[in-house]
Amino acid sequence: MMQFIETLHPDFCQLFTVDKVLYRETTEHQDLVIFENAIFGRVLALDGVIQTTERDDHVYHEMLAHVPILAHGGVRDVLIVGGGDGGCLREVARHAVASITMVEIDRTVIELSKTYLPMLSAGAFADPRLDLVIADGNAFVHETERRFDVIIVDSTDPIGPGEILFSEEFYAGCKRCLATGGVLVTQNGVPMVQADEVRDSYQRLSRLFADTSFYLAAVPSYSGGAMTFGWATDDASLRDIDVATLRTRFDAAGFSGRYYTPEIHVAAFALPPDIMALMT
Ligand code: AG3
Repeated sequence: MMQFIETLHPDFCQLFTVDKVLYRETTEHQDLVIFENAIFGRVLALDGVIQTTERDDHVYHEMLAHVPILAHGGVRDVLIVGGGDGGCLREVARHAVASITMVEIDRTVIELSKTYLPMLSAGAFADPRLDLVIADGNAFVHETERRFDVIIVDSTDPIGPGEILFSEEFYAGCKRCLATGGVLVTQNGVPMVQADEVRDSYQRLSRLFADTSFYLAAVPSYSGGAMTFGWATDDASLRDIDVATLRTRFDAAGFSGRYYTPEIHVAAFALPPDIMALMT
């Protein structure tokens, strides 16, 4: 394989030159490949779709983790659904939370990421606060007795095993195991090329939560423009935390971001009219 052509969209694609294939396997759940590219470094793809790259994973994972945790301000228990590469876990683990539960359906993604993409998890799989559960995320949110202050859905796109993680049934399960005042955030696709995802998620989430919105970040390897992250909570004030408050919480957390800042946090919730038009 000298080139990787992403097969996510029928009418638009991105192409990566492949300097070296590090690993390729069809797991019980999906077709997995890890390769090296001159610009993006190590790249993980599942079922022909780029999942994460060494070069830009921090944009995505910092925004998935720090925005809900710092907006909440008193997080004890976090649930990550998906995220087998460990990048989201790495960012969550920077916070002084009491527990991190990660529910990933495909054990192979975790094992191969630890071996070939160790910079993604950066040791976080050994964190004593982690409870790693290999299970179906949808079943988990409907069955667990635990309650979470923040739920982060670090999913694939709504094709194959990831499809259920965009359903109203799954969102209702998340609501069920969210603590009072908790917040759910989701990977919600790139609206310029996946507009239906924003429309569908908005309809499904807003039937369940008092405050449903999106926030944005441009993740270069998720091509087509800015990505939307879904935001759903019954506490509308969490979307309005000011920069000074976020700065105090971020400073207290005691780490620096490579993408995240309190200013970017607040700015990320400013949505252009073409995205707001999908939220009906
Ligand atoms: N999240 C991968 C999101 C892929 C989205 N792709 C797209 N819409 N272009 C899971 C892997 C990162 N931890």
